[in-house]
Amino acid sequence: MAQPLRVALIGQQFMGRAHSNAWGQAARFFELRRAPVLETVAARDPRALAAFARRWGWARWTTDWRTLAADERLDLVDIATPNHLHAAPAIAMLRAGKHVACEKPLAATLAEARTMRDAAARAARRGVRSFVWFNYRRCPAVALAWQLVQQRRLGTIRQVRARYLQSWGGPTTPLTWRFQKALAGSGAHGDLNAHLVDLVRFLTGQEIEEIHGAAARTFVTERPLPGRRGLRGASSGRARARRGRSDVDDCLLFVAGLSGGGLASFEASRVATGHHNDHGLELNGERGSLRFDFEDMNALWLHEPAPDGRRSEGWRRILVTAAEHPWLGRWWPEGHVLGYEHTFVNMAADIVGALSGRKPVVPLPDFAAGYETQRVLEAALRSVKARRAVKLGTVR
Ligand code: NAI
Ligand code: SOE
Repeated sequence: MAQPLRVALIGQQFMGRAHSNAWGQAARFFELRRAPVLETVAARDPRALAAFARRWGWARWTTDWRTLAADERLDLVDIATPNHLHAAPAIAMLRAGKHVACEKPLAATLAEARTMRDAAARAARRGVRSFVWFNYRRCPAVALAWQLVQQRRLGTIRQVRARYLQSWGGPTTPLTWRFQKALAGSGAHGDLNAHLVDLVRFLTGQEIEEIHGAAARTFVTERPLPGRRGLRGASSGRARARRGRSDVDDCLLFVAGLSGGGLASFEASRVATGHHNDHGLELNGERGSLRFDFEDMNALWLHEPAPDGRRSEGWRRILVTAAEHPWLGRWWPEGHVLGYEHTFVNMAADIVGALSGRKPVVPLPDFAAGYETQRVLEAALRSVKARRAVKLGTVR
């Protein structure tokens, strides 16, 4: 019988559902030495929580996440709340000796991220682990790309192009926490460039040393307030939208220098009309190139020298669904493609594995890695503000 790993979750909406599914599925598909037990879910809305707990299999629910720290049953606390609400629960749970898995970006601000990194480093001395849900590392095609770079199939990496383009941020989208700097830290940048920066660091194994230049735009400065707050009876009797100020970037682009000497470009947008979740990277090395597009997430494109030279050289599409590919052997027969939710299940399984002494399929990001990504995000914001290059060495 596998030992239990007793989990609590904070947050019950988008990521709350993705993570509940992941903890619930991991032991069904993976041979784990510890079996996740869905103990408690915490969030704000008591009306929605009971039904959520029932639906996803959580034994208990609470509207006060602080009670989780004193709950001796719990081994791991999973944080899926807005960005400004990562630091306080993460630090409290680490202090209480619970492993913590926190959503990205690590925090809303660099200062918070630093305190989280330091708390995780102290906890690590007592055997307590930290993880950040950079789940795209766990797309099998991305993990295969990592393996190929590790085998030096590309040679020295000269250029990286990374983009994360969405289009849901138009003027009718309500002013949720995602559009408020005090709650989110930044807009498309912290939300989407966070994934890109993590993936570029992960795939290349290099650090970003300098932001050569960055620029941002906020196209929509006023938005309707969410829910009932957004409606009020106008004198004519017709409901009229109440509005509030959006103070984050809608798009932010930057160019950076890599420690291996190459260049990387980053593009994050919520207003890229026609792009829904267009998340992609291309790596160009002196010998070969790799390309990944999330909207075709079961494929990896590879360009390598052909045995007969340029006569048969060209891009090759690898369908990453063979049993030999990362995690695939645990899922379905070959050729049966995976989706978004599998990245979270793969990550939950790797976290549980790591907590029982197993090496993860590819490295798991911890708070130290999350902090390094946050430094890059902060450096790009400083570059936008100062309209000049920013060296990472000056951002701590
Ligand atoms: P959401 O707005 O859908 O859900 C936020 C949840 O936090 C809600 O359940 C809300 O009740 C809860 N919450 C807010 N304040 C609270 C409080 N004081 N106490 C307890 N619960 C509270 O947000 P979403 O999209 O789930 O995002 C959450 C986090 O996940 C963010 O950090 C976001 O950046 C990240 N995220 C990561 C994704 C990924 O691909 N890894 C995808 C989407 C979001
Ligand atoms: C919204 O832009 C969002 O849900 C991000 O918060 C996630 O991190 C990204 O993976 C998908 O889009």
